[in-house]
Amino acid sequence: MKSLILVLGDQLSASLSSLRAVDPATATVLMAEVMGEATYVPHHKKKIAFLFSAMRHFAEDLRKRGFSVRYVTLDDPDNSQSLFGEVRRAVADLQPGNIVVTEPGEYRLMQEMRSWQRKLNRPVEIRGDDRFLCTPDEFREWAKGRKQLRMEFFYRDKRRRYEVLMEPDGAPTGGQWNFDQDNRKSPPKGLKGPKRVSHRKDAIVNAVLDMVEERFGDHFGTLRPFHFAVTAEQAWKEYEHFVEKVLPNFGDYQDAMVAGEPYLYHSLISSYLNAGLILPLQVIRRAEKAYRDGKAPLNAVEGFIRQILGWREYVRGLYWTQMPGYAERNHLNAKRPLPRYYWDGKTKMACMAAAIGDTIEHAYSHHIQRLMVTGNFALLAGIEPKQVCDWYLLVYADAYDWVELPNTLGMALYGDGGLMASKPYAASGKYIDRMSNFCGSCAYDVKRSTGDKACPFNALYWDFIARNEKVLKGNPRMTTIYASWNRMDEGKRQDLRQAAADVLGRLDAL
Ligand code: FAD
Ligand code: DLZ
Ligand code: SF4
Repeated sequence: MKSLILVLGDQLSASLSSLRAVDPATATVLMAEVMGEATYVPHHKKKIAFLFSAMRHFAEDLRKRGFSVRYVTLDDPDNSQSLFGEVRRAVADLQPGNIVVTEPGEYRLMQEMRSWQRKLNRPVEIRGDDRFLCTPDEFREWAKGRKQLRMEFFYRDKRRRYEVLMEPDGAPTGGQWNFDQDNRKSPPKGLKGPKRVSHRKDAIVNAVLDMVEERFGDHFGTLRPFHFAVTAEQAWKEYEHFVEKVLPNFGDYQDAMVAGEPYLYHSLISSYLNAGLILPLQVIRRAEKAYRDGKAPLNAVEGFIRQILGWREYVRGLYWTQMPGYAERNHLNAKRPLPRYYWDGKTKMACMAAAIGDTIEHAYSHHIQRLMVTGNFALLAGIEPKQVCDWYLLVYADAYDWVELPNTLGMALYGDGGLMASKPYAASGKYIDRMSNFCGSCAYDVKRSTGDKACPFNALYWDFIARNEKVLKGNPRMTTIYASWNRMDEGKRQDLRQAAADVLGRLDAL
């Protein structure tokens, strides 16, 4: 039987389930660049350029493997500009016996695909995505009957199951599951990240960059210079460089933030992992080998592996078991609109200007900037989760609903009431000052909480605590904070709340 295999833009893996057990001689692979996917949120220019370049390269690789590939470019005059439209057109032209696809990463597309069999009057086989290390059903089973879901226990299960950093007697390597007490140092003065690999741009990339400039010129972010790897080979080369030169310091400076240093000691592999250019287990095994070979310390390797084997799989499990209701949650009833500087980075707050500026330039900012700067500010100011989530989904090259939503709505905004995080990641300017060098060059004074010059995070922090007291007070991890707030002199509390009201009154002008 002739099969039509649809490969999506984030399914660029040679071992993809939909490409297995089909005869390249009779199957046709369909890949399509469509406005529907490029604009369901108006993605960062670099994200579109990265994905279209990687898609075109992947199509070439498939042809070399003997597949017949029907690749529809964005400017093909017959392009219907939707994935379903392109599947329907291919079905009409090729009359395949069935359609095969690996399950999509996003709920909205999965819902849509479920109707394709009826609409196309042909079997549509949706295969599981075994590039991930935990299926949604396995996650559901793990979560069943647990009073509280905690990533740490999920992660330990996965360490045992995949025998990662485990000793033959079943104990975790180094005698502990987690070495975070050795990690997360404040940045020393002058801290700089190592130089990164850059890739030669070929004709495919240059053609895509020109097209993106022309067709998506009004989208968020700068397009050039463009440094992304766009093939599996380039992505792996970049990762090898990370393992050798960067990983040894990953743990130490995981939470550090330095002006002008967007990458520091992070891996920059999320876009490659999420598009399928490199695979999580391959990445994890390579990092473990670096430890076993004595090339990187355990605190760095364990911390790094936890992000991928733990957090990445945990957020996906949560997404698929909580959707569709999850996207609508707003536990703290936050309603304010997103301030305008999220779009242009023009704010006097040095930390926000840096995090948003990096995002505009690189379609990237690292975890602590996302969580403790832009995310924390949105949490403290009570910005509506939907607006914040849409922003995160469109500005980062690694953003897909399955990973962005739990991180933003759950981890950063506490919108799920504690499924992702056991307490809100709310912090005043003091945290940012400890973990960065931003405050020294800021127009605001991190030591002040009231007055025109006061760091906006400070009063907003206490106002957040006060206005959410009813919802958060019962949380045992908030007891100390509420004890401090309630011990505070009434006059001071009133001053802080008035200062917060002033800040919120001029939110767009900070
Ligand atoms: P590193 O710090 O080097 O970490 C290594 C890898 O671990 C990452 O590449 C990533 O695959 C994985 N990882 C680390 N933390 C997480 C996490 N919390 N959830 C899932 N995977 C994780 N990550 C995305 O891939 N896509 C998103 O859309 C996304 N949105 C986020 C939104 C918010 C508000 C926050 C707080 C975090 C978000 N993250 C997202 C998680 C994390 O910030 C990024 O994975 C990370 O910054 C990517 O940079 P890196 O590859 O240099 O990561
Ligand atoms: C993100 C994205 C973009 C910008 N464009 C396309 C596209 O033109 N064609 C395609 O197949 N996929 C694209 N993607 C990735 C999809 O949005 C992604 O596959 C779904 O969101 C499921 O995760
Ligand atoms: Fe950010 Fe406040 Fe520090 Fe300025 S003073 S950089 S606003 S934390």
